Amino acid sequence: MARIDDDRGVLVLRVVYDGPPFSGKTTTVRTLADRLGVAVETPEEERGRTLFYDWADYVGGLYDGRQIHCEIITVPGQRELAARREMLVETADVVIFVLDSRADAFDECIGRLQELLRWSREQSPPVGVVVQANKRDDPKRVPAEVIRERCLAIAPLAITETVATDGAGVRETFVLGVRLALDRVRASKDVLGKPPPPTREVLIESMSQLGAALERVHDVSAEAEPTDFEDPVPHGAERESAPPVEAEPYDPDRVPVIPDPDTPGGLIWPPVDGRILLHEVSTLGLEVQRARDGSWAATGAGWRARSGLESAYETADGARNAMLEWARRHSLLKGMLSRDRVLVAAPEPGGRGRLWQLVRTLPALRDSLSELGPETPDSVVAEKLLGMARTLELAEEAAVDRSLTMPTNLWTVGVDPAGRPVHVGLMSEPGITAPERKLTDVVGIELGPIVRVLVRQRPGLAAAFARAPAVLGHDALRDRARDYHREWHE
Ligand SMILES: Nc1nc2c(ncn2[C@@H]2O[C@H](COP(=O)(O)OP(=O)(O)OP(=O)(O)O)[C@@H](O)[C@H]2O)c(=O)[nH]1
Ligand SMILES: [Mg+2]
Repeated sequence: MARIDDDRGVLVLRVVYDGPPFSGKTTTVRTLADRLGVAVETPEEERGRTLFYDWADYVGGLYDGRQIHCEIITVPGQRELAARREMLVETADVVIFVLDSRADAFDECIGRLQELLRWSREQSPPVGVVVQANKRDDPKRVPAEVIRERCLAIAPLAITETVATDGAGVRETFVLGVRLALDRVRASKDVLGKPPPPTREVLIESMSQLGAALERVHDVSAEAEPTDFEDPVPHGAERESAPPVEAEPYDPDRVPVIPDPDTPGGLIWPPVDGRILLHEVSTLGLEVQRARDGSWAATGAGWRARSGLESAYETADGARNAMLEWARRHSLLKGMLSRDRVLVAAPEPGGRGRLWQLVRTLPALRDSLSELGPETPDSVVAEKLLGMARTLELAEEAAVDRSLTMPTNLWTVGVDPAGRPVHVGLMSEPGITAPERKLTDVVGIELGPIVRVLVRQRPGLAAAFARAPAVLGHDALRDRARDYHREWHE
């Protein structure tokens, strides 16, 4: 838990390196500390295995004019020391999960990651988790694509690749971790209001009590406080106090870049998760192109990014204010929109700003229609169409109720993993007000023509509609099927 140290006027953050036994947590922190020019303290080890923690203090970068003091900690990975591990993880502002990406260690890692996510997602705001896929130099490493798939099936996660023994990727992972921790601090004043986390001395005292066989502990209280030093490293938070960029004439035809995960804090919504998703998008190599309507867009690899014609702002603050308004709209529509969405007020040259939205592509109802083939039984076709009718109807009711500006149709509506209807498309830009919206016969408009064609091709379909379980409801569509049957077959 972050805290302000009033005596020194610094913001203290805790970056916890978690992960299964032997994954490379200690190696990572030792390499990192070496690069940052700070010392690591390790109270006790048993044949190279961490028994309590490794601890390094690093001061660098600024947040709201305060220096940032990072407490960089590893946990002991061994199962038997789980209680000690939890005690440390629960004090984290961000967790860097060091994953052992060798094939024989991978499954256990995923299990541990699931446990961690259960905790981190319960926190408000969620505690960011970066997956540091380590040992990428090992010949038996799992392919990056498999790591990505298995991790993203759990939750939004930023994934980096490292070789802790030679330091590749270690510093970048740390910087991303610090940014996520700062996002969390910024998003919730309460984070700073909570009681401060236990200090090193208190921790080791309590941890010792959790492991009877391990009493001999170094006296860490006698150790000197870490000294502040000139920050030699371009640190994550430094950008926040960077001088404004040189003015440059605005060129509306200059192709903008998709915002990257280094975007300063406060310009990404939602906090923490937004940066994690941006990190994912940054690995996909999407290309920005001008769309027919003049907007900038990039599509591919399961994502859509868009910045509309009206989204270029003269000042970074203008873009930020518009983003906040847009974020409020998104929050109001929570539950109606597909989950993985990011809004960014991206800084542009000349002190300007540009609004972007990024949406993970989910299948729309239209996509699931293509699963129906000539060999699909009539009963399955009927049930599928009735299910779609219900989904459309619920989506339209909610859209009217909550003045959604996006249309309800087979391309914009899908179902979330819990089976609820959600709008999967891009959200209309801020400033667009919803027209007075009346409930329309969206089922008739969207599915009527399709049912008409299918009933013609399938003489048994109308009967299958009539037999379909009543829970699927939608008598209007059944009636239509019956009418079309008369039209074509009687
Ligand atoms: N090849 C390779 N070996 C690594 C890498 N990172 C760590 N190792 C080795 O993996 C072993 C375990 O590393 P540690 O850093 O002690 O692992 P740990 O996660 O701290 O382990 P516990 O403290 O027991 O939880 C050591 O032999 C390291 O040298 C890596 O990127 N590549
Ligand atoms: Mg260790």
